[in-house]
Amino acid sequence: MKQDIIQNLIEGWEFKEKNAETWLQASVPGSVHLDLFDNNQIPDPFYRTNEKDLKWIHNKSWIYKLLFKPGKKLLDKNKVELKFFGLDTYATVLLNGESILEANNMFHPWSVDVSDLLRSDENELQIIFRSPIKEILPILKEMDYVLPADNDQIKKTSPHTRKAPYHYGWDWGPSFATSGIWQPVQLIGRGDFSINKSYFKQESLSNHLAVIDLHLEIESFVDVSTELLITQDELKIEKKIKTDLVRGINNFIYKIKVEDPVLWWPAGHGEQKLYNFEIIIKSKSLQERVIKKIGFRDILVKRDEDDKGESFYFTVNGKPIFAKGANWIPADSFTTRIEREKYLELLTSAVDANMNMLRVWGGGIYESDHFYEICDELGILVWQDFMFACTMYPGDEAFLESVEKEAIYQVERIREHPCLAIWCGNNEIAWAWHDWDWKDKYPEKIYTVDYQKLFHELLPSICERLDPATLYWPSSPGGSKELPQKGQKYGSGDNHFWEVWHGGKEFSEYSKNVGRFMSEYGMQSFPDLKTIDLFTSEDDRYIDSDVVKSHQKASLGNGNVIKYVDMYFNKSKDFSAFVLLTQIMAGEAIRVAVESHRKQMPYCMGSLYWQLNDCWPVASWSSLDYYGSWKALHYYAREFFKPAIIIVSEEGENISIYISNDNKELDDLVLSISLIDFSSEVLKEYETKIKLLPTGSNKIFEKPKQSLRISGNENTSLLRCSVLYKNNFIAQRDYIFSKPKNLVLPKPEFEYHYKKIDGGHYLFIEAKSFLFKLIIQCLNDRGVFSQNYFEMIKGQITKIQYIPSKKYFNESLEKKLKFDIKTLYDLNI
Ligand code: BMA
Repeated sequence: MKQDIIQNLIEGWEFKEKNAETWLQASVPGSVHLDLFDNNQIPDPFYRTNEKDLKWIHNKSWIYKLLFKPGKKLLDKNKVELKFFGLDTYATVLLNGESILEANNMFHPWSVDVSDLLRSDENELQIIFRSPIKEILPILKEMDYVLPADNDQIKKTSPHTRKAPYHYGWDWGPSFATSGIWQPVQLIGRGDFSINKSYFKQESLSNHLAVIDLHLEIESFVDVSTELLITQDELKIEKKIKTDLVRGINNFIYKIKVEDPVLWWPAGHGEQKLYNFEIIIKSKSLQERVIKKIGFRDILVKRDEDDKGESFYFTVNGKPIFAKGANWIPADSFTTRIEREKYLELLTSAVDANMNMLRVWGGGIYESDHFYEICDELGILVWQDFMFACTMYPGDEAFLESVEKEAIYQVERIREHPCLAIWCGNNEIAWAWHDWDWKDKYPEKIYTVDYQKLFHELLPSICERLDPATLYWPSSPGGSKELPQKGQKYGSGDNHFWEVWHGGKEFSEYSKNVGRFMSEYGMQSFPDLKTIDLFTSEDDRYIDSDVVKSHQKASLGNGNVIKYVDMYFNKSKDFSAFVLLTQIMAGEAIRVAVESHRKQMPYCMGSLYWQLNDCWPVASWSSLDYYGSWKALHYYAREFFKPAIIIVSEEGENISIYISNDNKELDDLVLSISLIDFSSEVLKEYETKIKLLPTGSNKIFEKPKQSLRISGNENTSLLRCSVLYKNNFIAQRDYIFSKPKNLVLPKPEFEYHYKKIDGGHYLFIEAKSFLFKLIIQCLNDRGVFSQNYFEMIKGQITKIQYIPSKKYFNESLEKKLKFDIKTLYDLNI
């Protein structure tokens, strides 16, 4: 009997520019930019303004070559397949000089039967990657119009190519339209039978019983009787089934009943229970084995009509969940170097900031298996866009066929993950068609025919067939499943609100524009100072330098960042102070947004800011920079996404206090409110007993403004609100009545010392005056503080823990950690 055998074709690749003489070493998986960099042919693409000198790379064709000998055992298999898990993008593959494949889509694997082509001694594999830009230019010439692709900073060819849209540039990303073998390559020798596909489809779930169907696709080269074993030790499942295989493809479905399963929950709502299932199919002399990790959960999107429109919220196992999180973009311009650790670090930071959902935005890539596995483990729900964003797309048959293959592959790959919450056709296309003037510029058929076919016929039909339990939502933002006749509307579906930042409006606009589910809104800031140091030389560190400007990709640019800083803060004294101010400004902005969203719970049931992370060092809307450093916004997020928060709201003549609560009911709480002036004197105090209602937002206190603020004192006092349960803080909020720039702040006075306790690093800060916005930084590591960007009143002592970064911290740093503590006051002139 013959067993499957796999030979990885990873080592020994070489590459060159098509017309060059010399072959250089290449890494697989990899990309041409990284290979050139590793061979010292180009400088670091992210350093200073190097990006602009590297544009020639995407205009060239590149050849990758591998000489290999197939293992002896491989050759006597029933069939040998050459499998490319991902080719980026227009590639001709030659085996021993013979063309065996034409690839044109980076989002699905390509397989070729090479049984009759393989030589037993040396074989030569060559892959010729043609310029993704030049490939399309002749097509553009023939067209009467050029599809919008506003973010494409090269030649607007991107809509025609199934390649990560952000490779062509975005308003936070450089344009490196790279080429390469971006996923592994394998020779797969097929034994007598193998498991092609296995899928645990959850058919029903209640507290006491889960019914799952195991779908198996087995390819066999013989007629044989086998035994199938399905085991799960913890659940004491052990199924043995006699299975007769016939030559060809064999499809089976087996029902499995699981009694009293422990359910999978998103972070903050319960445990993330995952079960390992083992599937073995064996004949007398052969066995094939697969391990699957699955979780039991029911995720629904509730879309019920009401007097405001139609609700849009997720329930997990019947419990309504307020989705808290952000939008995810690829974590590198060159995705092949994102290792599991990097995913783990970024996703752990998301959960540490109390997030429970991320949206894999449609201009990037379908993420790697690591990403979804870690989301399963950490309890991060995934809103999954298909990779289409901010442009119209072709609707011809060849294009649709290519997308069909891509979508089938991706849906089958991702659907089994308990973290998957929703499929979404695209990012902002329907909105753009109606509200960004496109419909006046382009022939109507691009929308009514091409768009309709792709997002209202093809993709939903694939989702319906392969993953009917998960909602397919045609576009984000979107109001319904029908082809929209209008742009965004509030009251149904999900919304993107960009009047703050793009529209130049004040933060208070956030509270006037709350929809059922806010899936995008954002504010830019600069990355960590240590990050800026890495991509600049010392002379570059000012706002108007070419280097700083080239690491800002948004159309409104740094001028808009300055405008928003000026709206709320006084002038900064130097560049590094400005950088910190931008971060605090963004934190303040997004807090207004999230508080407005959570205040309106359950009308609004989701808040995902734009954006979690970066793909290179840049000024952007992110809360984690390219190296994973927490920007101020991420510290703010950890507070405003806490399970229960206090929201202070000035409404007409009154001040109201709300508590927005994600979790269970709690009784016997104490709300205490004090008005404290900046000399740290308590001017007014209230204390009252309250009750925390479950999953909702409740007004717990309301008083006329005069009773909580003192006219004339608006710039010299703050409202400190706390909710205590058995003497523990459940929620806390320091609220100021004015913009920070109007505050009359005392000169900050404080003392601090560092202490190591049980191996942990601690800072003890004692306030000798009122301190507005403490800014605590570690100057030589990228770790995280237990608290940051907060207020202290005179006499208060705060203990802050520093958790060193996993990646950058080492023993030699241990004794040399350098901390810096200052306050907002110190940033201004
Ligand atoms: C959103 C996103 C991105 C963009 C961001 C900032 O709408 O979908 O296209 O990067 O705006 O402009």
